[in-house]
Amino acid sequence: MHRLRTTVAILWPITVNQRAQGQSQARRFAAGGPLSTSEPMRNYTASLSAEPFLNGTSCNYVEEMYNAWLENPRSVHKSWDIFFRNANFGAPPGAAYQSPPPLVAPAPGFVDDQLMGGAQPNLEKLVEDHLAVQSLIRAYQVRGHHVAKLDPLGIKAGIDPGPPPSDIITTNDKLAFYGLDESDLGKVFRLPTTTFIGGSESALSLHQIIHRLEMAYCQSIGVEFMFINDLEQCQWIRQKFESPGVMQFTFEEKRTLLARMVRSTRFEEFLQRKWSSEKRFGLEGCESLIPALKTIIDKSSMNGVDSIIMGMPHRGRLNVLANVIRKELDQIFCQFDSKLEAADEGSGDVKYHLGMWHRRINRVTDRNITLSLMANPSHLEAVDPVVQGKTKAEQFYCGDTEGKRVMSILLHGDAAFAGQGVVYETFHLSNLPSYTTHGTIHVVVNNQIGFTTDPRMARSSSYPTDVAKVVNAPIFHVNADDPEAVMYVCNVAAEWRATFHKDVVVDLVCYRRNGHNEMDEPMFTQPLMYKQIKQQKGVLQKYADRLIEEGVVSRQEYEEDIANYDKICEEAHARSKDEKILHIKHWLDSPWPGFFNLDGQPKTMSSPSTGLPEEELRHIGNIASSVPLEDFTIHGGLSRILKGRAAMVDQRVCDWALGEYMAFGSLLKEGTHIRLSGQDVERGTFSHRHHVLHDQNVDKRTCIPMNHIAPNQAPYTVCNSSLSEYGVLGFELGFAMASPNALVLWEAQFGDFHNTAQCIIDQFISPGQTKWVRQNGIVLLLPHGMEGMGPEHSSARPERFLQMCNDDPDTFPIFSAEEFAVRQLYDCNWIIVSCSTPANYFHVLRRQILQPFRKPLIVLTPKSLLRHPEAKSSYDDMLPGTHFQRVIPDSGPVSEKPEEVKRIVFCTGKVYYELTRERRNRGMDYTVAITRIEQLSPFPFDQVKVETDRYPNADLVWCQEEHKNQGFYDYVKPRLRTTVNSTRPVWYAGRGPAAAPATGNKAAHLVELKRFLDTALNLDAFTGPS
Ligand SMILES: Cc1ncc(C[n+]2csc(CCOP(=O)(O)OP(=O)(O)O)c2C)c(N)n1
Ligand SMILES: [Mg+2]
Repeated sequence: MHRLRTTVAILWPITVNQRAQGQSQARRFAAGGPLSTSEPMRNYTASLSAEPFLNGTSCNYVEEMYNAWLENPRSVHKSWDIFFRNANFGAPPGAAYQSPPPLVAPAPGFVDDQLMGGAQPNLEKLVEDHLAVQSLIRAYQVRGHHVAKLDPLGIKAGIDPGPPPSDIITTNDKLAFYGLDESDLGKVFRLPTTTFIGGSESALSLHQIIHRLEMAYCQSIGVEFMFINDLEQCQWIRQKFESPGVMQFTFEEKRTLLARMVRSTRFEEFLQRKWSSEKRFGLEGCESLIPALKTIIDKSSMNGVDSIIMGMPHRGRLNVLANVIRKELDQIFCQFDSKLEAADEGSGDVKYHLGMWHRRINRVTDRNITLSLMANPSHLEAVDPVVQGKTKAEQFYCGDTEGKRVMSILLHGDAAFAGQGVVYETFHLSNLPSYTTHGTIHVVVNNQIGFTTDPRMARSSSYPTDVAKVVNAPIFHVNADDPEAVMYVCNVAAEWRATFHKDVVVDLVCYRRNGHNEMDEPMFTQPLMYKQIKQQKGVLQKYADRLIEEGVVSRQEYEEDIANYDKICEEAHARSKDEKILHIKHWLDSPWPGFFNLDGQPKTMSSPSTGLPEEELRHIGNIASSVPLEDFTIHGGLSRILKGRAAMVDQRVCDWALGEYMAFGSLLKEGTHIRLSGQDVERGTFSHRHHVLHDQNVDKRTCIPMNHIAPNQAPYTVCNSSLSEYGVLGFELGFAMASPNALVLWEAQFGDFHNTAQCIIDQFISPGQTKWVRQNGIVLLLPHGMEGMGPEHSSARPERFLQMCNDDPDTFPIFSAEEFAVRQLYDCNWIIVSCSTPANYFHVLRRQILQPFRKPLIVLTPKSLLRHPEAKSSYDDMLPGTHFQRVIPDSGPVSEKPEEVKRIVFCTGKVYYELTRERRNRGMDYTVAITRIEQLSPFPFDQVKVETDRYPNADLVWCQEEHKNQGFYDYVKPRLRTTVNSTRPVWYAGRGPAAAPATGNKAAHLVELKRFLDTALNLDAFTGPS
């Protein structure tokens, strides 16, 4: 109704000024300017009933007509011309309309006023027809992809198998859907501003309109974009695909494309000839992937990108390494030789998982470009967030705040892209301020099969790419057997990314010539598809024939090209036979220049003290308890918290949050970037941290005091994440990979939530170094502790982390006393700590950066201890010369007469405070020593031995609050035994075995606690073999 009134208003006499405005609106987009959806010409006084054809559905169209008429009165139908003239001359409503001459079909593409004289027209039919044409154009834009010729096999196994939509004119009878018929094909219609099919023409015959829409939307490219909310973006895409003649390439471009197809195809053929029985997950059936990626890289390089980080699965990976990243061929070929000896530490990985980093000149742009392909595990799509994190880090370190220099490309298989939830989690990071990489180009190798499973059994969506719609990413489906169409969409995708800095998807619809791998028989499960595939001519051959026919290359040139590349492969193969040693380090995807010495070893094997001078502690404490911005009002409750912190500074003590502040603040001051990410980390799940202050009077005004520590400090990033663990932990792992000089921490809301990120932990964090010789210093903060909160929220499942530690339970390491700690750390796959004091937490965070190598650190963090009056540390424990304490010995009365001590209770974490309280209550301070093992892994054999030696007459008890089959017991027990050489039994005090981590009943929780404390401190509790 509103639009109708507007239109009628427009039809009233207008000023010259208004006329200019109307014209400029219509043409603004073409000039590249921003679009405005509303125009200021408004007059609500007109009578609507006076012009009956101005009904609610037609006013859109009338506006179009009017704007066109303003520009060129001859471009609209005579009847409209008369109508607008009359309206302009001030004809009152109802009088502007005059019956026009009858409509006789003019020649296609040609408006002939002369032919319009004579009989009475049916204006309503005219408006309806024009509206119908508008809907028809829109139908192609929305659903044209359904009839595009996307499937090289023509069997549509993997793409929307339904019948063509009824509003797409696949046969002339479908015109009836719009109230049109064949006789209308010659009529000329004014084109709306929402299409570019006219090129420089503003009106076309229906016949031409349909033809051009078919060319734009129903050939080898299917564009899905009409779900995008942004009009400017939709217009941009329409212009790219609808403008006549956009898909034309020069001979040179075609020859380059052919050369790339030759490399891609002959590489696989070479591998097949040489190693016919080796798994390589070849690219056959999707050879255009290589020119696709190269086109994206060329175009992005042209647009200023100088670093591209890629993640991809198994399919075609070797080909990408060889022909996109340009890894030396002999280095790839020698991977097929199993007799090679590994030169580096670690157990390595299969060849189609390894990563790679390479800087070279891009031949097309003559600019330097760095390409890295991230190593990845078998777990499909797991690498996606890791790539994004690494990309974000590289952007961050080079000040690329808009993603103009560094970008990521993610490759996917069709089945995995649709099936794996982490894809969705990764998409949801794409627009978040602290996680965006400013647009990723996704390329799907859509071979219409996943191992042996058909798409109809593997997903519920029409396309494997539907997940991308959640972020309004355009999706370009393309028949991979049409290399020029592939090249075109890849160019558009790269331009899209450079223009809008948003994600985009290229769906290469292809097939898989062989089975899942080269050994696999696909006819068992897809007999008809594979009968078709066997008949399918290879894409290289098809394209070469086409170019030869077009006269772009001669057959001889083409054959020479093939012979040349084959020769390159043969020569590299000959060279590869000279390789005796396999250097896994040559496959490093993230080098850390300057961090190690030249042979890749740490520059030193000593760890400096992690303590700080008192003034520094005081200074950071003051920042932590203040608001560094003027006129900034914080919440009253927070004022009280900050006052409490100030009081601690006066008393020279820290609680947990202040200890963390001291560690972060000092590292920032020393130039180490810190990034803390996770759900609600800014305030802290337990409302203890408050790293971001919020002005109570100004919406979204915030202050991060940690960024006010010192003038030249490193930046501090603290960011609440999306509600994802898999995606976000993967992202932070990737961020930590980019540089050793940053402390990157991911905090779980509660420790147990890490299990939804298990794949990142199992596949990357625990074994990353041994598989890919790549260190990583990521820190996981996992709130852990049995507080009677029920089965969830209680356990960070330390048993799982401990089970994956690589230290030997049965061997006491032989290291010198001075180097014991650091050597153990160097050898381990990760470090697991459960700190009981803020000072120790402070030290372990600082050690993470000050030690000369990087290892993942898992910290079981407390909940009730955050506010426990005894869980405070004095500055004295944080001063220069102090260190992280792997073991905290009992410093109470037991040390006075150690030989009289009857029992050592070893424990870790918050149960220490429960044990000491119970010991005090029982008056056993002289008979029972309570020793805290703060670093569980690598196990501090040396320091534990000091304790067991100190109390020669004591029995040994491991006490934990967790259930017996969980927690630390299984890990600690054999190591305690090894420490005492099995001369003393190791007893257990804790909860019994259970399926759940904790009871849901608070009373039961307390009974259990009482029971196991009783066992731990009852000197008669244990007899017989342990
Ligand atoms: C998370 C995960 N689940 C299962 C597998 C086993 N697997 C390996 S390849 C594959 C099929 C993948 O199909 P698709 O994504 O279409 O890639 P294609 O092999 O067809 O290129 C499966 C199920 C895996 N590697 N990762
Ligand atoms: Mg597949």
